[in-house]
Amino acid sequence: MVLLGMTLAHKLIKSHLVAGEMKAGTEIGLKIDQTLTQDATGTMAYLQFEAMGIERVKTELSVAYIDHNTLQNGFENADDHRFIQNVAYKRGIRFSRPGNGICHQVHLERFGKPGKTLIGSDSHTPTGGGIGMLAMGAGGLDVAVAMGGGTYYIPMPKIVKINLTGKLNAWVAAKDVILEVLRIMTVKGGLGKIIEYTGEGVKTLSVPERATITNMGAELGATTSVFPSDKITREFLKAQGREADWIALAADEDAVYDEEIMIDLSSLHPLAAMPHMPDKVKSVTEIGEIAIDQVCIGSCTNSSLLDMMKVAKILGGKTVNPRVSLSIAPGSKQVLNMLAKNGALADMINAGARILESACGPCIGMGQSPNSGGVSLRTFNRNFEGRSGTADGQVYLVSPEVAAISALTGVLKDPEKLDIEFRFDLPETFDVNDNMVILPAPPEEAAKAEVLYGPNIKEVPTGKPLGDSIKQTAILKVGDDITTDHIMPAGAKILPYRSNVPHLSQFCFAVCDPSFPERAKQNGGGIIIGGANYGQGSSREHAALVPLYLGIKAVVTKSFARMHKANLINSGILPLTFENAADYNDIDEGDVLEILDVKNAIQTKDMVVMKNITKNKEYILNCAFSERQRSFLLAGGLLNFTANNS
Ligand code: MIC
Ligand code: SF4
Repeated sequence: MVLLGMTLAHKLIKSHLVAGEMKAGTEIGLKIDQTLTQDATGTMAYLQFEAMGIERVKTELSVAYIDHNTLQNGFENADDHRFIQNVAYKRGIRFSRPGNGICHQVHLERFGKPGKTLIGSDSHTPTGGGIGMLAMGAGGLDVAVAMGGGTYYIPMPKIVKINLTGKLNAWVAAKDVILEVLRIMTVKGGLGKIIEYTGEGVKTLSVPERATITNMGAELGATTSVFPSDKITREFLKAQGREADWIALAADEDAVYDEEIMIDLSSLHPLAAMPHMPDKVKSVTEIGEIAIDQVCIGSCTNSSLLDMMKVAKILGGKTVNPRVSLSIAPGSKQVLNMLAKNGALADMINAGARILESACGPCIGMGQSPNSGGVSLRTFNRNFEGRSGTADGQVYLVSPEVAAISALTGVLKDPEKLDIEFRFDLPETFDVNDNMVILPAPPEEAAKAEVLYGPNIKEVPTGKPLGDSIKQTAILKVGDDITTDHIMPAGAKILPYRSNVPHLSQFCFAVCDPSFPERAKQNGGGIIIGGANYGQGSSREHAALVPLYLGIKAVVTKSFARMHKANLINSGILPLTFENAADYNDIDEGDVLEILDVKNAIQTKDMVVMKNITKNKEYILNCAFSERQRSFLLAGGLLNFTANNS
């Protein structure tokens, strides 16, 4: 028998496989070594963890970061932070204080280890793939289960090889590589896949550059992305004082992949994703020198020391264009501190940049919303409609190089023509100081430690066991690529209510149809009809918990994004897909729909019939779930299932 070589992704999966077979599309269970949470999803995850009654986390390492809800214009966020800090201290979790930086940047610098599995209650957790981790985004409840030592389930992905050749030209960036991948694959292209980078070109990319690429693999809808762990990874970890964490990892020479894409790095030019989707990619020269109003530099995609040094080099000795507001948020305390010490921060400040704290900030609409109709260039990963906080804001996603030169000129500018020499080698030692990470209490002390809940923390909604049939109105019909930012928007005004689902529910689908929450309440719930890739984007389980609270029983679409589908199942909402996609066109908002004999179908079948009573038609819907998923759906969600079985 000829044994075929293995991909790196297969090796990482195989070494953590605890359930299922590595057959694409079937459900597999993985042992999880590390978890991370951030504050916007963390409160809910820790409420769920507390409800499980587990004394102490069972992972090798769990870290709670505070980086999203850092604007404190009321008691809510500060209360949530205190709650998370208390739980972390009591339950064996490290706590990264506000100011220490964005979870993915800090985790890469200080905690990630090649060869380990990581799940995080944030969709950009795949950033860890930049150092050879199998790192995935997940709903808060799945992270809570993993913290308790439970298995994490995903559909076994197909593995895509992206073969990189050549070397990037000056002022062309890692951001342009991932924008090129998005141009080729689109925001649906990564669904059910792991993207594995190989080839000679890999050796020309530093760890921060690799991490930019794996970070934004989330926008492909991919399960995760991964780079080999090589000499460059070792040097990065050594400079972080963590050489002992390094192991060598790579695919076998003769590894077999499901798909292959070639990218010649030397052929790339600066790119931009145009409003309002990360895959609406064109070259900067093609878009032309459009006037801009704002530039924001930072986010978990582009806030490393390397990115910041390039920006400082471009800004040094110049002044930001009078029409432009430039803000910069270095990704971590380590980065900010090093910029302060080497003088680069002074170059930014002198040029007129508005320096923001090391946090998500404008990326999640926490301030810096552009002016009405304003054009904003951002080094971030998402430009979904309304996400910036300005409904008609026009957000373009670009590299730090494009952002910085454009901030000076006031128009979208191609940096390739820059007449500046730039070379920055990553330092041999980073400024390591983990004084903003609080260690958990030793077990004897933990028992006595108190957990304080603020008044904004309300109960987690739970579903009801599935009835025999569902008769409900098609309460909302939406198109393709609906994001979780459409379903459950974020931003400074709404995010403080992440632990208060009743309040949050007023904003559900506000971007598509502000009357949705009221109509859902009046109707006693309903069924949502969606197009392809429904629920793409974030891991936020609020996009399932809030519809659950509003009485939504089923979501029927052409296809679902992975994390949102898992969150719906965990909440006990049925995610069903049309067997015949054209049936989508048949249904109008307001039609009365009946899913017949649904309990029996979920228990025993792969198909169920939905009757359109208004139009007197029938549609076949797909309900092929794993045994585990069927149990959750029948019980009305994972929490009910666990309560019934404990
Ligand atoms: C995002 O970038 O959309 C977020 C905010 O980081 C989310 C998590 C959340 O909604 O809290 C994500 O990417 O998962
Ligand atoms: Fe934070 Fe933006 Fe990254 Fe989400 S995408 S983790 S909001 S920086």
